[in-house]
Amino acid sequence: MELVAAGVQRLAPECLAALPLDVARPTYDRNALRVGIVHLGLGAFARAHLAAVNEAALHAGGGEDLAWGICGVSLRQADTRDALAPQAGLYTLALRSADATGREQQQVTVIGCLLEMLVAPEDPQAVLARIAHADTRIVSVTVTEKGYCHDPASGRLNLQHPDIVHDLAQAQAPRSTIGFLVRGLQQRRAAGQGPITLMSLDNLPSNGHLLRGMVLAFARQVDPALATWIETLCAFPCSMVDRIVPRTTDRDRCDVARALGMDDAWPVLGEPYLEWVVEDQFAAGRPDWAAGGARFVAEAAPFETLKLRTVNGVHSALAYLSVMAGWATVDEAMAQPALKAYLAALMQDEIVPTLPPLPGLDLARYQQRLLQRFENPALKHQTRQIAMDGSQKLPQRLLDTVRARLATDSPIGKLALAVAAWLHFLRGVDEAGLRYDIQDPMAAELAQRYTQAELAAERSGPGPAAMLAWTETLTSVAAVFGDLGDDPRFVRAVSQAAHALRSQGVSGALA
Ligand code: CS2
Repeated sequence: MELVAAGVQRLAPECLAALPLDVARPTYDRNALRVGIVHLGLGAFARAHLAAVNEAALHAGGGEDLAWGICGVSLRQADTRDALAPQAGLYTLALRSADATGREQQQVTVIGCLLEMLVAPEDPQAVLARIAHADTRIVSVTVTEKGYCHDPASGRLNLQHPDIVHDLAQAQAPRSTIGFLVRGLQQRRAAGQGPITLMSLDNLPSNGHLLRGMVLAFARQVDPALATWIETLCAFPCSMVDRIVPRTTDRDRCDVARALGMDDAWPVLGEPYLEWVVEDQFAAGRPDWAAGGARFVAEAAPFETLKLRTVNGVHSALAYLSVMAGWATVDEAMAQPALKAYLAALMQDEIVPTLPPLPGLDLARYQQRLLQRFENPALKHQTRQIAMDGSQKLPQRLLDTVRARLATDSPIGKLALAVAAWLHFLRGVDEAGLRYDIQDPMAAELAQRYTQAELAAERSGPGPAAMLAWTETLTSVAAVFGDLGDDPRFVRAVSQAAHALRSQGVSGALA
């Protein structure tokens, strides 16, 4: 696909001065900026979140501290590098919203702090060398839930994962995030460089502790002395990150080209809302991200729980119900009164009571604002995008909440509908008969289990017993459900919700 039109000026450092006045752009000395951060997982989210905050911090500091440029690493594809290399790493961030009358607005910024781009499979050594480089002080990570090669229910490193098996055998050319981190730190230590910070920005509970656990488990297999060095000297702050960043479409490229008066092969777009709560534990310094909108705290866990259970839990519930019902985007889904009422009640009645105390937070306002964020008509966030990788997302988004409710014997009917919606979604056909792919690292296993569940239901005859057998078969996938598959309260509630979904459809079940 041709990403830019022939003959149109391409975004480039020498054209920054020609941008329209309402487009923000780097005003610091970009030529003097050095790489201090290596970021693994150069997707849209990191470009719209970490890089945006880093860019704002560079400006707020008046361009004084030029040690924090970013080297972005793609772990699989070359597409981002191919799009941005001709632009010397410059790209556009368009923040989109709508005013009270529904008219769309966008605020456009050209980001300059992405200095270098590497494609790991092309040159794994270059990635390791960057992690080991004297100037590198932070390695940040957004590789999505599945990128940690862990068992989602237990949180342990999966030593049988093919990429982990490969990376343990192969010191020079890793494939996995964990392999790159540990092999990079190994080179760093061997070169006599100091310890650094490894910072996860993924939607996982205690993401810093999780990353630390994976890195140490791998490092112990490689060299116990290296593991001790990492454990005692490197830092792994936890963080809560929040900004909705839909996948960029060709229409977005055209809109951005119109705003810039030049082409950008891969702009990113997001909502104006941004939250970044991060633990102030850094082994070798950090940028002044507070000046760019980040909040430093001693402990991020309560904020992570808040965000994962509300924003992501409600998002996933919305996504599975909407894919089945044929509502393609989040704003379209939010325009269905019964769905919106269900999501509000799910949050208020069954999620909020499980949250840890967060002094000063107005929870009523937070919930209202979240629903408004989902209603943003300018984002066109695809429900199918959110529906991806359910096996990796459900445990922290919905199942931990279920556990907390069951621990106090509280009702879980609304959470059960969200879980049942995922199981129902696994059939791969929506209510209009349209087929879709299940994109999930466990897709093959889930498909097999789904077939077994259908057989179990058939064998149990008509009525509620059939759905109970169906639900039992699916919730016994231990990597996702852990101990919950053995809890009759959970299995019964999910089977009732699944029965409603299958017999009455999404609208009937919501009513
Ligand atoms: C979404 C998240 O795709 C998904 O699973 O729930 O990416 C969500 O948009 C962000 O976490 C919001 O901060």
